[in-house]
Amino acid sequence: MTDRTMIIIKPDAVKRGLIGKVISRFEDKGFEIPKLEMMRLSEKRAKMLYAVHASKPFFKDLVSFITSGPVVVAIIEGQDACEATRRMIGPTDPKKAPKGTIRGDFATSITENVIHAPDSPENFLKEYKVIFSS
Ligand code: FUP
Repeated sequence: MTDRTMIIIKPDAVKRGLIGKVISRFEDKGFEIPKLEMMRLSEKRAKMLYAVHASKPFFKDLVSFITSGPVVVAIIEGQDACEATRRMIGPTDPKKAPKGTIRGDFATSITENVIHAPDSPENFLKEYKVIFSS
């Protein structure tokens, strides 16, 4: 099934010059990228994006990290895009992320883990609104 999802290349990856490498993974896998934008997330949007984690001890650090520099947001379109993207990014903790996954290959810590992607099509729609609503 052709569907859409979104990736956010996080500030650590943008600072380290990894935008091209991350985008290439999706191009190489045959996905279309109908939208691509560099932006800085406001604290308000960051808190909405990570609302499910609001009560967690790492929430403050997470919001401060994701707003610490520019991010790159890309829409990924193609066969089972949402599920395939989650597989390609790998587990949250880079220590547990296998080689060949984006986090396994590039991420340095559980907070600075290079990339975000929604875990379901429903969450993609919610997150798209958070990022792109005026
Ligand atoms: P994921 O869906 O893999 O991005 O992971 P989660 O939604 O569980 O977590 C979102 C973000 O919270 C992670 F990318 C990094 C941060 N986080 C921590 O900093 N510490 C934790 O123990 C868990 C998550």
